[in-house]
Amino acid sequence: MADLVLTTYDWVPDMPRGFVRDLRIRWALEEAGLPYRVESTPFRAKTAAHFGHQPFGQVPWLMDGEISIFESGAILLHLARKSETLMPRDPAGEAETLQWTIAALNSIEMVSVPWWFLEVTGAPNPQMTEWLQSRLDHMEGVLTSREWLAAERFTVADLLMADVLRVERVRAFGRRPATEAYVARITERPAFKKVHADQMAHFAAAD
Ligand SMILES: N[C@@H](CCC(=O)N[C@@H](CS)C(=O)NCC(=O)O)C(=O)O
Repeated sequence: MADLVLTTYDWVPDMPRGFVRDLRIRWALEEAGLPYRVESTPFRAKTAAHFGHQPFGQVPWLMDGEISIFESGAILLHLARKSETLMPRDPAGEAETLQWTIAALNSIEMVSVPWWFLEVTGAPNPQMTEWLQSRLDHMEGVLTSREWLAAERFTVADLLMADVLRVERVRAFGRRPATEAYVARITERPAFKKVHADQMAHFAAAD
């Protein structure tokens, strides 16, 4: 099998540590038992090579032999094609996994990230809050009636949805016990704990 090389920043400030999106890729690699290594790209002085791999100057990106792939969702689905642990092979289970993986990005994170940005930059917006609340309330309805999002077992869709929802600030308003239990359950997984510690250690090593 070709080498899998994940690239993240060499260092980031304290606030995003534990949340930089290389974590969701490390997590999938660990769940799938795929060997990989992590390399660094400068955070402060972004190189032309960085933009060659990630046109927005962001992280992460993954090298799979000669293949270079960016966008955490695309990387997760690339890995899901290598491992049945991440996505079942039956067409119905695969379709469910795909739809919930995209929902995590395009129905939840698409709202939660701008909401969070307005909050932390001191420009909270009530309409944005209402929009996020509505998405979270619908997720609460879904999670009340099921343990997993797809295929009645853990898939990459749960990994990504839990990674999006584990940002505490995003869940800090409204009472959504099923969502709380879901995030707690998925982030209890040993693979999550390992990669969280790995990411913290990676950035701490550069302090
Ligand atoms: N849609 C991208 C977003 C990547 C992203 O937001 N990366 C952050 C770290 S988690 C980053 O590089 N931020 C620095 C920047 O935007 O310049 C993905 O999911 O891979």
